[in-house]
Amino acid sequence: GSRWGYKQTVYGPTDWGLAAPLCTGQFQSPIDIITSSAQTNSSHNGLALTFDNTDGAISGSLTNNGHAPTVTLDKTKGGVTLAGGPLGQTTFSLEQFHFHFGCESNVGSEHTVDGNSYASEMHLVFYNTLYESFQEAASKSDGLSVIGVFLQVNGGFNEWLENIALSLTNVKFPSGGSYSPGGSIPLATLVPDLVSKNAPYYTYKGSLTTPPCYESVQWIVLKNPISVTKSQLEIMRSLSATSGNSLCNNFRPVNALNGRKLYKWPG
Ligand code: BO1
Ligand code: ZN
Repeated sequence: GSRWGYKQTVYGPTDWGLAAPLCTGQFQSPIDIITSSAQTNSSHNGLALTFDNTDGAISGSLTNNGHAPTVTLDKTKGGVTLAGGPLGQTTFSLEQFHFHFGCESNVGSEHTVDGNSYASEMHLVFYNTLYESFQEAASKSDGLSVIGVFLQVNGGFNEWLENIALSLTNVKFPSGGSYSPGGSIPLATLVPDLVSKNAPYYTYKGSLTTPPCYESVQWIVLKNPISVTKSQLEIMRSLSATSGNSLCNNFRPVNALNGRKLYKWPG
């Protein structure tokens, strides 16, 4: 059901398994990325993203689903595909991106790095084009790949994050309604490492970080954070969750690696 959340007053993370049994699995996400234990894999390469629009822009609709502010791509206005990295020749198509963030800036990311949190983490959710849709792919072991991008405060002003942040005031309350941000979002400018062939990343096999917690995700977590301002985070924090509380601290605690291999690129 949809009655899960991040606070223990609803079905909090430790109770997700009651409603979604897969959430108690052994290969769950997020994890703490212990950088000293990351190995190199000689078959991995740099990420290869391709944008249908030459300027790297996308269009989509913005929704507040009660768990995270989400931009769902309008593929008729240009898609984004992901291959390379740990994925080799298999191509994945961007479905949506969304944000996890803290009520305070010392927490918010889902993945942590050597025990340290970032203020926010953006997830770019791709599905394997061997399947017909995200929904078809979501439960398959090779179905999904998500790129995680950390957001840190005090690095500078990101104009395109501002564009998204200002649009968020139109989806303050969770509902089926959506809002189309004016113009297109230059994703390649928002996250420059998406168009770099040399972007360093960590990668491992894990899960959706929310119910139903399918263990179907090749996680690719970019090492380099992008910048967010405190006021942009405050706009995110002014969103309401399904519970009526602020939609902040919408991150799942880290899970054990349980023998999985964590890789880094480059070596
Ligand atoms: S995440 O990137 O691991 N945080 C993530 C988590 C969940 C989804 C996408 C990315 N999507 C979910 C939908 C659910 C749906 C499920 C399986 O996928 O939010 O409504 O049931 O299709
Ligand atoms: Zn997410």
